[in-house]
Amino acid sequence: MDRDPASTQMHEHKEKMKDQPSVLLTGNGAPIAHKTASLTVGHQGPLLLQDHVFLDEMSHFNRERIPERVVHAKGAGAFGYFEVTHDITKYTKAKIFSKIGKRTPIAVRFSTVGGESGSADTVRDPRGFAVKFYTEEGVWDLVGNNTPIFFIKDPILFPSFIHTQKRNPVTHLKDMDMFWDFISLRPETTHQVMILFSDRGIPDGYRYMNGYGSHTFKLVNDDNQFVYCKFHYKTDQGIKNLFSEKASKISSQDPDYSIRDLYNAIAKKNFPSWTFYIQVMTEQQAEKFKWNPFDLTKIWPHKEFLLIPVGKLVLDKNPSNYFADVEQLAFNPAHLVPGIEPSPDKMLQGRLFAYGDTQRYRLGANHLQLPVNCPYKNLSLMNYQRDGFMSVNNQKGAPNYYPNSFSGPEVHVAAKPPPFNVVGDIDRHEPIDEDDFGQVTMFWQNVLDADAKTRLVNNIAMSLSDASNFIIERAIGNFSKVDIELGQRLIDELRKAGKSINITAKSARL
Ligand code: HDE
Repeated sequence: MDRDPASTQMHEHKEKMKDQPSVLLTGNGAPIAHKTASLTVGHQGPLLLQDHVFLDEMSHFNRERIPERVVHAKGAGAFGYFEVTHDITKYTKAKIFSKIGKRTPIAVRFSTVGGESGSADTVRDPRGFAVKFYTEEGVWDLVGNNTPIFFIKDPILFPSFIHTQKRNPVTHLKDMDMFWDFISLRPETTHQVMILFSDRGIPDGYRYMNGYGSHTFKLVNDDNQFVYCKFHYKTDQGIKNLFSEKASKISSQDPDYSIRDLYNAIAKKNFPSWTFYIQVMTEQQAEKFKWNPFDLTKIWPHKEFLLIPVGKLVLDKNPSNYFADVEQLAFNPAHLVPGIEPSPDKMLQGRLFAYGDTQRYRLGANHLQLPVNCPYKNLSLMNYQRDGFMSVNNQKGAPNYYPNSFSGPEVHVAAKPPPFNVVGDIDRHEPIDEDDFGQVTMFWQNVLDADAKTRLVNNIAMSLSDASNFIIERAIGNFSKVDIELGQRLIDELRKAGKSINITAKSARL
């Protein structure tokens, strides 16, 4: 049987190197004469400190690992391009959208969220879908997920939320009490939890899922007028999901299922693509919108805010080295370009800080000089940042202070975004009356068919049954507020699993 491209990579390398044998060198580039024995006194040892070949090898090996991403640690990446198919210049001056047919290089990283770098791909978890656009005006990162919404709406809750998805600090095990305790105490999580436990909770690899910028952003045009906007990227391969049983079977047989699938598809020139859309909302529409337009636990209904086609994302190149191209990929929602601005969405605002901060810890102060993160620009004269660990492009003889009289880089006034007005009491504002269930009810009643509803109930019940009874009952309270039928079906299912539930969906709803 033919082996797939992912299994034959070493052969490919051998073929490439056929006519150009390479010489083995130390880190400082000196040839090595012997590679299979360390320098010892006699046959039995001991080793000598002067074995600089051994010391060079071992000390680098000791430093091979960098901190894995605190979330989204397991992932797959690829490269390709974004092509404009429709004109949206009336909404944005961003040069990436300036002309139909224009292509911009991209890097994409897909990921699971909660597991470590070695965890299985086919778990029930949201998927990251982060896109780096190397535009002529700098790098634009759209760091999205495969869901249009998220669990929480205030960034201060994120570390706690993530702790509940990770391991219990004593047992080092995933802990269903931690998970469901937090979820049931914060009803705004219900919408995303329903999507997570629905069929879309386990995509069949990364090619068969949609992506969403999720947050509300602002698009600014040449006249400095703005609209609010959401980004959607819909898979051209069609949606394909795995049911729980098959997914867990794959988890044990091939924990790297999604990485393998993506690599092989691209290597066989079966290039995956996504159609890129926006939704737009004017300032006036935002004022009248039924929900808070900046609330990340809500969608903007497509009937009211149509999907406007913009272009295509195509992935046609595998990484040439995983660590260099994917592990070192550093996304940051604060990487914006003129014409694309943040909205007041609190979650987005929190992320504007978090990502640069984590990259400086994970990769260092000069991570933007790494080739995969570096803007496609002449870096010899860019700004007034200098020095720090691993500074490669240190901007030569240009002045390192501003203002200056010595031809340092100058500001570009046209990049100025329109001013905006904000008033309000400074306080720690909890959400008020934000209707955490209305859109979830629509999802349960109008989006899911009968079989999908049954799978959703079973998936939730199976996970919830591992939590303590008082937590189960609180969670049922939230699901009953979505729909009495959902609450009752969960109670029935949990009783079947041997749980003694002492509430009815009706009483839980109160
Ligand atoms: Fe992230 N998130 N996140 N996130 N996120 C990270 O950044 C964070 C959120 C997403 O392939 C981290 O580089 C905060 C929403 C993706 O490299 C970290 C908040 C969405 C990736 C971080 C959120 C995402 C990350 C970990 C709440 C979808 C992987 C390592 C305010 C719209 C990117 C890193 C990649 C990664 C913080 C919420 C998507 C810690 C504080 C909402 C796809 O900085």
